[in-house]
Amino acid sequence: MPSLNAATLERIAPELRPAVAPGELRPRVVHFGLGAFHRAHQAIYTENAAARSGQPWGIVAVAPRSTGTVRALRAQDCLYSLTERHPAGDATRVVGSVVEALGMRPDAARVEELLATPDVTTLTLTITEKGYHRRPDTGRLDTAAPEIAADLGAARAADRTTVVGRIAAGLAARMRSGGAPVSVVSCDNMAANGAVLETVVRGFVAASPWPDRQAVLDWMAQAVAFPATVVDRIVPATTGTDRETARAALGAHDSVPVVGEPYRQWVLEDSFAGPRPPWELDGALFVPDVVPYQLTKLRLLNGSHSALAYLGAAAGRTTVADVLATGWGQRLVRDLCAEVAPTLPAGGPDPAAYAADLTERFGNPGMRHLLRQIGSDGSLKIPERWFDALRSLRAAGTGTPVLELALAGWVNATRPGEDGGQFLGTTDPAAPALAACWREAAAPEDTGTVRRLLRVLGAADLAEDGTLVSAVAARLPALKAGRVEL
Ligand code: CS2
Repeated sequence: MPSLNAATLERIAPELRPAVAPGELRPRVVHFGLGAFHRAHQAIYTENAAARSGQPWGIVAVAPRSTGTVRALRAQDCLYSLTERHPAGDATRVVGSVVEALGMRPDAARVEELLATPDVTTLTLTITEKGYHRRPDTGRLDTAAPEIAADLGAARAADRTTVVGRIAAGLAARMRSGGAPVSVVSCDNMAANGAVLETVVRGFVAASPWPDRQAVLDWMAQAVAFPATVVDRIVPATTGTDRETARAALGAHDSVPVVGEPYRQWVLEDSFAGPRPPWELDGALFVPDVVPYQLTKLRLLNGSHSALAYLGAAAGRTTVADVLATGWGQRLVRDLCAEVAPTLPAGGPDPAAYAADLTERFGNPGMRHLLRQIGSDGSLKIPERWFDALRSLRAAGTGTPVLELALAGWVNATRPGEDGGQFLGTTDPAAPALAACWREAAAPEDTGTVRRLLRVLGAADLAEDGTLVSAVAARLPALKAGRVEL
């Protein structure tokens, strides 16, 4: 069977080919984070925007770390397929909006050149919460984090390993070579993601040894925009079965296919600094204020995803759809959404209708979304998803039984496992600090452990909330025994 590439594309059925001729696109968007989510989300919007406008918006996708996907994409002339898993069956097609794939360090000179090019007006990022290197207590750049400290001292672009450092240095070089305006768009699941990104990039410049750092900061204030965005599409990690599906549909071997649910959404703050792809032509929504959409998505979708992950894994389930098929999965989603809904600002989607859609999306039997994948990096995810809702409900004197159960699920999942990892197979950059919280545990329902864990997450206020801590601790013995009592 041939491999998918520019030469074999013409043998693929016309309706499965990209909406644009890849050769007609130019590198105008640089994206950091070459994971499946980008390839199933922003790459699709960009391809359709280019096709519908006739404008040549092509993406240069940069992998911050591993170069495996870069090599595989290059071998396929940057073509790959997307399979949408509809409950009624699959729909596969080839995506053609990625025009170049680069490794951030091995291809540092090319990345540097692109970041300074006036034709590149839009940078996008999917680097996950941990890519921002924020201090858990202040939310600002952690200049003492080893990778950031090393990047601050790096002499050459090729030595930089963090995307924050890479973008800060790229923006400085852009200013020095003419300073064309540019927009830098965080597509990660964090409240106020635009402001978060701006804070860490400015923090990097301010802490740098560059003699012109103040000039860079002044230029950034007027020429660089950091719009907030809300991205949404469920995209599980690709499996061998997914590769088989792609091969059968295309009649060609694709080593880097992606699969996703049919649903997708993109809401962007309408404050860009220069030309950008007309993503609205593919349904993206440009609004003055994304906050109502952002908090609804983070607290309802991502919030219930994390709850399903920890409670489902405790009950011995493997995927989100497995949990939805239990007696309590749907109820958990609906109850969590109902509990959190009063904390959402007006102007977003209707929470009850949103919750009903979620149970349908999560229950899609074609999707194998692993609980382990969602539960990983919990120390960075759950503060975004649960804590502000928890704080405002408790401040208002409202009960929070579902969030307490969810939090107990996370606490349970941080137990050190026998193999040195986490108890339920999740991974987390804070795993050693979390495991240390269990060392002094007096009993399985020890409140001291709950307090220590919350402090690791920078949530000293919640650790001081005795009623909350006791309610969470009281849930632990049942969860440890695999029982979810909703
Ligand atoms: C998930 C998200 O892995 C996770 O933590 O909650 O990736 C989720 O699937 C997306 O945000 C959906 O848009």
